[in-house]
Amino acid sequence: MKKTHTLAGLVLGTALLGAGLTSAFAADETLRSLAEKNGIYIGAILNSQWFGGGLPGNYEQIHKQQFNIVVAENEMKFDATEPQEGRFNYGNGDKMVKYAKQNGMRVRGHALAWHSQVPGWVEQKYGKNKKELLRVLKNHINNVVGHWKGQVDEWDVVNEAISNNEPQWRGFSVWYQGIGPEFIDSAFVWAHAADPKAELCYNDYNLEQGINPKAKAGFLLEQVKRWVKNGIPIHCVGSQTHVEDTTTDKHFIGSPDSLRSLAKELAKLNVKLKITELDIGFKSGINVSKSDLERQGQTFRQYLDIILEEPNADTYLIWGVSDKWSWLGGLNRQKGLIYDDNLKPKPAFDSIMVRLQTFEPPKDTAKKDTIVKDTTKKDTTVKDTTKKDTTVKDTTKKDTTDAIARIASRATVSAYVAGRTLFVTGLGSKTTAKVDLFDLQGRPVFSTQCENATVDLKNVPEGLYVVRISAGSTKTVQRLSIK
Ligand code: 9MR
Repeated sequence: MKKTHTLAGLVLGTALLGAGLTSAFAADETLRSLAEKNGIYIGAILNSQWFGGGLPGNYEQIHKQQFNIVVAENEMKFDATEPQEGRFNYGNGDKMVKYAKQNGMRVRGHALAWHSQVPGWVEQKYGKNKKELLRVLKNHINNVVGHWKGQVDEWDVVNEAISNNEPQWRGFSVWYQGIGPEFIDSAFVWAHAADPKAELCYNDYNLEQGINPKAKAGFLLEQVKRWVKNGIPIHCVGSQTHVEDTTTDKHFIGSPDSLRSLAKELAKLNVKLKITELDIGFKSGINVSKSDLERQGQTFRQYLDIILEEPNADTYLIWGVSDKWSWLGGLNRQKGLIYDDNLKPKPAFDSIMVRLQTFEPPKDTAKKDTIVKDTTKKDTTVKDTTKKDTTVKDTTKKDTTDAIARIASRATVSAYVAGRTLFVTGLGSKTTAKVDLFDLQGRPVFSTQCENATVDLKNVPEGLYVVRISAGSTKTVQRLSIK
């Protein structure tokens, strides 16, 4: 990844942060443009009110200007997409996918197998009937993931399946009660079969509370190890990260450091960490001062650091745009987002902006080939494991070897653009290399065999891209701006 900011930028950014001068940022710099420079996705949900057209115009304006990944607050959940058995409703989801396409955004799908927002007919018709529930869940996943195949880039396949205390599987869930924990493995397998190129995540809250076996993330980690070992197609863990401002909650035990530990453990398994539903609320009813808001900004920044710094972390998604439309009231919290009730950026916005401007990636990190989905790598032949997990091919060894090979070889080859020519350096005695160009959504744009270490880019439209160069076993991935 390229250096993008100078010391002068750092000094300026810090001064702006101190002064709270959001408007002083360069007009063409947005969270989104800076996130793209840093090879990460930054996003916010589209609130349910957006789907009904009930939000002011500047909401959408801000949303598409500032964010490059989107997820629906409620509109892709089970009760929204299959309100009656076999009657699928894709209208709202289609609306969001279209919006994302028009605005060059990545799409998250949320959520397939969850205990909440399951329509009444599931329990009424099939409660505790294992065979039927397996059929219902499989049919739902096939249809929903199949409908958005190639359009929804990643799915929360299983959401909140772990209980809060004494981590174990959550008991009160129609799926768990009727099927048992194997609904989880099966859901991943079915989702993968329906769209082999989609990234598949397990998503949950309280994952920032440590990775010891008594913490939720510790329990999850053991499950991820088992899934990976058994070839269950899981590619990411989504940490919802609904947290409370530290000084207002004496019981708060989560921290960015704990979440970072989870990211590091997941890296060993070649699984990504994403922050998927971030908000940092204050207790309802308390007076929130300017310095409280500044401290909140620092916490937003600390969580962002994980995404910027950990090679297997690529997404920073906030559960809402403005405090005015936030679910947090229901949790007895307030003011947890980065825009205030009037859609004005808060100090947290400034903190994120400045951090994105000033981040200097360590030169030797493997970051951010994560932004390109390497779809060639995923095993598309995973079998339906409902019956026997053990028959599934173990793909972890190959993936781990690939990952090590990628990391080991990364430092040697690189590329730069001058005018409309791409120059590949560090090929050594090799004279040819394969060059693949992707857009920021990971879609292939252009592919060629380069001779004499140069590639003519005159037919590639202006924009930001990711280039992958493969020369024998040597591979490198980096971002490029073509002007
Ligand atoms: O923000 C969502 C809110 O509008 C719904 O009423 C609620 C119902 O369960 O779900 C909220 O979103 C949740 C998300 O789907 C899963 N993680 C927790 C989120 C906040 O409750």
